[in-house]
Amino acid sequence: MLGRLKKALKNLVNEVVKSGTKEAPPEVSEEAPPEVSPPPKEYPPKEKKGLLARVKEAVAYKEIDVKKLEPILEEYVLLLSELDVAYEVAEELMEQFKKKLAGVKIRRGMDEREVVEKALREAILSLISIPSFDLVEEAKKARAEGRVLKVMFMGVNGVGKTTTIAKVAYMLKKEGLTPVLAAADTFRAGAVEQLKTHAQRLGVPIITKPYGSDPASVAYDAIEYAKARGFSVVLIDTAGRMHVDADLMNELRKVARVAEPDYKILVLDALTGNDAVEQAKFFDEAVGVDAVILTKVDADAKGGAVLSVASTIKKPVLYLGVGQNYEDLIKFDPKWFVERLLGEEK
Ligand SMILES: Nc1nc2c(ncn2[C@@H]2O[C@H](COP(=O)(O)OP(=O)(O)OP(=O)(O)O)[C@@H](O)[C@H]2O)c(=O)[nH]1
Ligand SMILES: [Mg+2]
Repeated sequence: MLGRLKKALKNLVNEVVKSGTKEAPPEVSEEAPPEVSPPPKEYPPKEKKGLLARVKEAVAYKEIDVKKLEPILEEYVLLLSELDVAYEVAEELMEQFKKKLAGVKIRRGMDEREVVEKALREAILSLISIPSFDLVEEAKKARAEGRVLKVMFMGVNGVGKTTTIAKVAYMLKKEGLTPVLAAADTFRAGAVEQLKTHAQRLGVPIITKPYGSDPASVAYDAIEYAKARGFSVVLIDTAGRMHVDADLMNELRKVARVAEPDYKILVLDALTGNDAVEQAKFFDEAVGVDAVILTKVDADAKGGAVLSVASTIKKPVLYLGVGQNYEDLIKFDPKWFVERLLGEEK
């Protein structure tokens, strides 16, 4: 999981540490009266310093030479884009990294790697921190207000919509919430049975209609069922569709119009790499996307898709799918993600 991206970022830190520092130029000037002050304890050092302190500082610090780093950063734009980081994201990341490194002073004895890593951490965070929400909290809030929380899942064929719905239902149930499934994929053979099997295993109700039925009516019935019986959440499964298929996109718009979901969640497959970003743009324009769940992250050795999706489409990534079992859904937290990328192997 994320293996190659982790490795690349580690190498980047190594290269920056190896070749990116220079001795800080001595800041000697005439006007300041000499004074003896203890070596700076604080980082960054205080503004006002005497002559001796400044000479001391020049000896005591190294600076990051951003100019020298430019070729390395350029090389990593290409390297990262080979790992499914969208080119513009890779460029932006290196730009942010450079900004965070510029002017940083490294005290002798200080761990250079830590300083560089911190800059990279902050650069990544600045790209992927997007205001998000918690589905469980939203469901609890809706329940407290006597509403049914309606969530529609959509995406291209085979990305993992149905599996993800089962995982979300499992999670909600564990939190004491009561989900109902709406089998609004009345299009693909076997889709209804697939969701039904999950519903039975999870012990949650499911609303189905024969194949070829209007998916919007399935969603509608599920919502009515939930309202009538006091269930708290409706999870609407929809048929996989290519964004270029105008009829199916119209159908999806109709489901959204009829069901009026609180959240339209786009499911994206990490293995599709850069295409995931394209899919997100299309679905957002055609139907509107409130949030994303990225699946198959467990099988994604490159790792760049998570970074790209989180930073390009400006929609929060709520969860990562990391396997085929019900528990294999991780809440996406930018800080956790950066820790996974740059932290020590656990
Ligand atoms: N490894 C892994 N496999 C996953 C994950 N999520 C889904 N899958 C697998 O991906 C395949 C497709 O999953 P579905 O849930 O049927 O996908 P879908 O989007 O509903 O597919 P359609 O309804 O045909 O469009 C199944 O074999 C799932 O087990 C994940 O996070 N990790
Ligand atoms: Mg499906």
